[in-house]
Amino acid sequence: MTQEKSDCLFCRIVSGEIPASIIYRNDHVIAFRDITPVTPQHVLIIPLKHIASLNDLAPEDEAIAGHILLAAGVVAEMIGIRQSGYRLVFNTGKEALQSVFHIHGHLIGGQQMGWPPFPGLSTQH
Ligand code: DGP
Repeated sequence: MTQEKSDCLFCRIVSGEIPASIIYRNDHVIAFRDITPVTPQHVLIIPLKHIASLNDLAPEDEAIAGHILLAAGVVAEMIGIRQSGYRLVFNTGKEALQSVFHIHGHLIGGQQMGWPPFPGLSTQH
């Protein structure tokens, strides 16, 4: 199921209008490399359906939410970080610095990370 929004950057990647390094696709999600990686491995997992943020997930989107999580482990295996470890981050809203309003999980890994994940304040990507 695809419900596209013409002015959404990630919908345009879903449709192929804007190129991206897509590494995984199924009937529900696609995964592609982030254009500005913050770790050696940085892939975005997005639903084909336009949903602006986690705040906009509706009860009928339950399966889509599950498909995003299921894809994380599959993609992590594909890019070689399933065993070493990774994070799946959903920036949501202003203080989290969400900049693209189409749900995307940042699958990041390939290096040792710290915790907590906010040692410094950044206002830009
Ligand atoms: P966020 O701040 O959580 O909304 O993250 C948006 C991410 O999207 C950010 O890490 C950069 C990435 N991004 C923005 N534009 C493009 C694009 O045209 N192509 C790709 N592959 N990634 C993009």
